[in-house]
Amino acid sequence: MTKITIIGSEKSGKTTLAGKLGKKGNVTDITMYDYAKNDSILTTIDATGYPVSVKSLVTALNLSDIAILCIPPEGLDPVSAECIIALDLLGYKHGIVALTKSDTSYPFALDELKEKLQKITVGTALENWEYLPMSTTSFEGMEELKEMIATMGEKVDAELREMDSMPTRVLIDQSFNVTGIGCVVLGVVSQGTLNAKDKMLAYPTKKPLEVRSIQMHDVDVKSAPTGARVGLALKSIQSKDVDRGFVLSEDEIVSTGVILESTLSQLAKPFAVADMLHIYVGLQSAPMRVESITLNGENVEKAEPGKTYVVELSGTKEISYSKNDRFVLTNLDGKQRFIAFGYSQ
Ligand SMILES: Nc1nc2c(ncn2[C@@H]2O[C@H](COP(=O)(O)OP(=O)(O)O)[C@@H](O)[C@H]2O)c(=O)[nH]1
Ligand SMILES: [Mg+2]
Repeated sequence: MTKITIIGSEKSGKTTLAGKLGKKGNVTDITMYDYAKNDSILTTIDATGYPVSVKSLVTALNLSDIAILCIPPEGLDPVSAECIIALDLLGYKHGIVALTKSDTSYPFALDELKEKLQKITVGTALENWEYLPMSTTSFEGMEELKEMIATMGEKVDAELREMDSMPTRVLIDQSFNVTGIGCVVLGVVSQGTLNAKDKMLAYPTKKPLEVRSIQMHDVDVKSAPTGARVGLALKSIQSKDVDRGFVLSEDEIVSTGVILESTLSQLAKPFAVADMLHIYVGLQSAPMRVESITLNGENVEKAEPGKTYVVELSGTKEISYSKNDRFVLTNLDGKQRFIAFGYSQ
């Protein structure tokens, strides 16, 4: 099971490409496309709510393992530049830069574009990504792209297998009521192995529940490994008590604020004490105020690009997370909205 997200410049051919990789399914602020053949299942996500909504981009990326960054012959625009910063702050390891609409360019121009992008991404999470000129019109690169996704998918699977024995956590992206069944949720097993009859809590509210049944790609299964996209029928809980961003788990930290060791992107604007930021963790987000910033134990007023600080944030909305979860900080008033990543202290 491979889960990819297609992001990048506006009008770069993202939606067209998603449509070539699977059958259009569920639509919210992200659009899912599914493809299944024999044992291989590919879920492709188009972050259709982005660039208006940062949340759509973060949700899509955190539901996937592989990103395809689409850059058309015109090159970077502010949206794709922001995507690069987002991928870097999320520490997104696996991805492909698709040089889209190659039918409207020339090989030497595409080589130049590739070199330029490689220079810009030195030192970022995208440093070792592969590049592929492709077109959904002439079909150049389409087969190679599918092969690259399959090869990368195998690598990702091997990594995910190492997480099967960790404590089970499921990130929920949808919840609804099905007549005769009750509460049904969709999500991804982010670590561990989920089994039917498992008793867990829905975080951040800590409502207890039992997993009645599990489906993977519409097929009933007894258990689901790390990385599996699942549909779950839940017992002892109502659909109104579970929402996007909830985490099914046995043990999470719940709080309305957090202290992060936080590193700002080289390309971010500074932020200061008393600024309101939006923080993202898993599929959750919350507005939080910067209460304090410290550098080497000294209080400072401002956090500067490229540096690491201890940042104390507080808000009113409860969020749940685990020790090793990666937080991303954004400033929704900014032109380039992604600022920093961090881990709780
Ligand atoms: N020439 C050419 N046009 C394309 C290609 N892919 C998409 N388009 C066109 O580019 C426009 C934007 O495509 P779309 O998939 O909506 O881009 P998105 O905004 O990135 O989702 C549409 O008119 C498409 O028909 C391609 O490979 N070659
Ligand atoms: Mg589109």
